[in-house]
Amino acid sequence: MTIDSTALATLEKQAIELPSWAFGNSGTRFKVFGTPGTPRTIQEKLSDAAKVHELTRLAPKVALHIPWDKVDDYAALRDYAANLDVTLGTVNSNTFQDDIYKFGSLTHTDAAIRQKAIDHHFECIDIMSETGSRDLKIWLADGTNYPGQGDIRGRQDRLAESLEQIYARLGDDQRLVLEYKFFEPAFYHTDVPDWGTSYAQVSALGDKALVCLDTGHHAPGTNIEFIVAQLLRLGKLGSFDFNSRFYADDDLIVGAADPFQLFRILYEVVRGGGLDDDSPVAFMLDQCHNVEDKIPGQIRSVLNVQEMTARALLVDRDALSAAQNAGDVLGANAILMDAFYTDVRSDLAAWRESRGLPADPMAAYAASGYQEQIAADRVGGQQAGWGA
Ligand code: AOS
Ligand code: ZN
Ligand code: ZN
Repeated sequence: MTIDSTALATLEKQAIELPSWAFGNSGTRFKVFGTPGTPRTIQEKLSDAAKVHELTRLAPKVALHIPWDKVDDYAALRDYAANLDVTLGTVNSNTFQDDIYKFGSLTHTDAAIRQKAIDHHFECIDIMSETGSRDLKIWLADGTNYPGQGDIRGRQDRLAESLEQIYARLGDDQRLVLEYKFFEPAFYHTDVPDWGTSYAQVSALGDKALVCLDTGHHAPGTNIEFIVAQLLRLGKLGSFDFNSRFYADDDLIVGAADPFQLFRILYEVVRGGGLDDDSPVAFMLDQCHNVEDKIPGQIRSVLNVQEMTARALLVDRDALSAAQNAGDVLGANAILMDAFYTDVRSDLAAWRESRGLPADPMAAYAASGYQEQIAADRVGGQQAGWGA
């Protein structure tokens, strides 16, 4: 099987947004290891992200996190990014690191604290207008640790009211995506635990509110591609946070833990029109690199997404439907597996070269001297998050 020209045209348009925080140092609660060359500023994070894009042409946008990436002049930051040949993407809000949010933010029982959280989102929307960003991504750490600790129904009602105010503030071309997560940092219940809750909340808001699916935010064994298919069918899949996990919200390199799952997800994306020109789906990475170098970590991830997209595009959909309609269980399964087992790496390498890109972006990065340069130039790089 080879990748045909229609598939290549789709692949050529593929864009995967990088999270600014992936370039900072991160770790577990046991230790955050420093990595030489870690960015000290958002400008340095943009420069690292631009390197990923330069070598792959897959990552034209960088997502910001407020307040981690706060600056005085967002128009200047937008220009700075443009000079590096990238643009500023999704703005991620943060209502999880201030003491006042200990018992919740948009769901809090205290109206003054809810208002503070709403105001933070207003600030994010104002920033989006300056950066030219379309999407506001809301991930809430809100939840409880013990049965009875909170009124889970009341919290849901307050969340709806808070989201309504935030939604009303969006400009015509702006959107809100609500990310769900079934546990952590709260361990008994979270206020947006699953796609159904996110779907219910965003549906009550309107067309500019959609669901964000983080691939690491489901219970083990969850059929994520089914959720992808359902949300695409409902027109409510707004964005992906791609990463991979072995156990919990591991935030590992995309496709590292389970390439087959990534293939299955991307097949449903293809099947559901998620790569079409008018698709509402934004593709983003949400990763933390604890022990590996960050820039090649991001390169590996976007290449893995590209590779599994190419394999998903290889599925003979007509033959698959025929087999499905004929009740040919093993035939249908074989058609899907044939595409999954096709090694597209050399085809993709040749295609990259034909477009003036390195055949092997990982090797090109290693040979570029960029890592050595930033290690020498940057001293005292930041932890992902709190350093900005
Ligand atoms: C948290 O678990 C979510 O995945 C968020 O999307 C994201 O990682 C966070 O906003 C970055 O701190
Ligand atoms: Zn996420
Ligand atoms: Zn997460």
